[in-house]
Amino acid sequence: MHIAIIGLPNSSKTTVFNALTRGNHDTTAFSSGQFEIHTATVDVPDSRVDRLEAMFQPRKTTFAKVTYADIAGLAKGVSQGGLSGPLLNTLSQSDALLHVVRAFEDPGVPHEEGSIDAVRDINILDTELLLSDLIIVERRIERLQTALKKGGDRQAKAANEAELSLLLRLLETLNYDAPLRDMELTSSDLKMLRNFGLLTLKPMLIVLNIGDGSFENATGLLSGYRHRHTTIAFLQGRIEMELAQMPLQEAAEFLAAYGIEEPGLNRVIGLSYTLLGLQSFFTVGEDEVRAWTIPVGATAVEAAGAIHSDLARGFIRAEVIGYDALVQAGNLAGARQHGLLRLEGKEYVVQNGDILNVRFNV
Ligand SMILES: Nc1nc2c(ncn2[C@@H]2O[C@H](COP(=O)(O)OP(=O)(O)OP(=O)(O)O)[C@@H](O)[C@H]2O)c(=O)[nH]1
Ligand SMILES: [Mg+2]
Repeated sequence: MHIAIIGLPNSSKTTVFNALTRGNHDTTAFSSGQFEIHTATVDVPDSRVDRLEAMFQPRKTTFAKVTYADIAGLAKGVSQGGLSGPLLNTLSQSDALLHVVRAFEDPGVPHEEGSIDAVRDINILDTELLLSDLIIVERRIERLQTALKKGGDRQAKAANEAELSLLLRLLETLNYDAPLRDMELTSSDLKMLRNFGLLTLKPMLIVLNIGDGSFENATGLLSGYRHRHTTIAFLQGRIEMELAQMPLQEAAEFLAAYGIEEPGLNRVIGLSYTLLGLQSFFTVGEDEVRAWTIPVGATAVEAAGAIHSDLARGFIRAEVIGYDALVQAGNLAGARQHGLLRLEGKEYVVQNGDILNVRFNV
């Protein structure tokens, strides 16, 4: 899972990045305005994996991974003439965009617009993303129209016409000021658009940094912001960053003192999974306990393929037990004794937290 962190200059992107990755990159009260990208890959915290590790005492434990890219501020007007190649590349290669929005007051941290207004800020950046898409779509439409005028063979013509009619639908949406992720698109539409770098098509996680403010006061802030494939989260940015940088013991005391139930990074990662329609399954044993990421609805043979293509190719059956059932049984031997392990075929739809043992033959 690859998530790009975007936001206006000085909106606390790096602070949130540090909170999510336990990083310690510099955060400054004045935006440098330089284009640089930090990336970090971190384990997806999962208490189920901790529990399985305790149960199996494996030589190795591997968590699922998420990569965050902290991108320098996208200032108003950045998309004029199209986003720069490297920037567009980084953004379009990500599975989702995480938009950090400033909602904290702090006279020590100047705001370009002179005031704190989360809705206005979101609109500024949404407009830039939309303009970037608009340029791409318009250019492509022009190209297709020129190609169609030239003629060519029947098959190529039909393909171009199909693409053109899809792009005209996108154009209409963008002209309504709506992000492309609001559209009802089929998987073949999406396939056609995959390499275009369309940014408003990406799932969007909006993280509102409320500073030291209260969650109760913040929840109403974005009640009017409704789009598909969009999730809104609230984070106390600086507190979470400090928390993420502490040794574990100290962090636990800090959490208790502030009455925080769950660190923000766990919550944000959890929301990213939901937003992207992802879930985890596990493989266990003395060698390794490991979490794997698959789309919700994936079948046993697809899960096997996430581990290795050989396992999918030579798939015979999967031995399956749900996480809760295994914990209840205490261990695998106990589960087996009680007949809790099921044998499932290729088409079995894997459930979140399933423990899989794939039998295969190649
Ligand atoms: N009061 C307060 N200040 C914060 C909070 N989070 C971040 N800041 C401050 O906001 C300023 C900007 O934070 P950064 O994380 O550097 O912002 P950025 O979006 O990465 O900035 P650029 O990359 O330069 O565009 C810094 O001075 C931070 O200390 C917060 O929760 N409360
Ligand atoms: Mg920064």
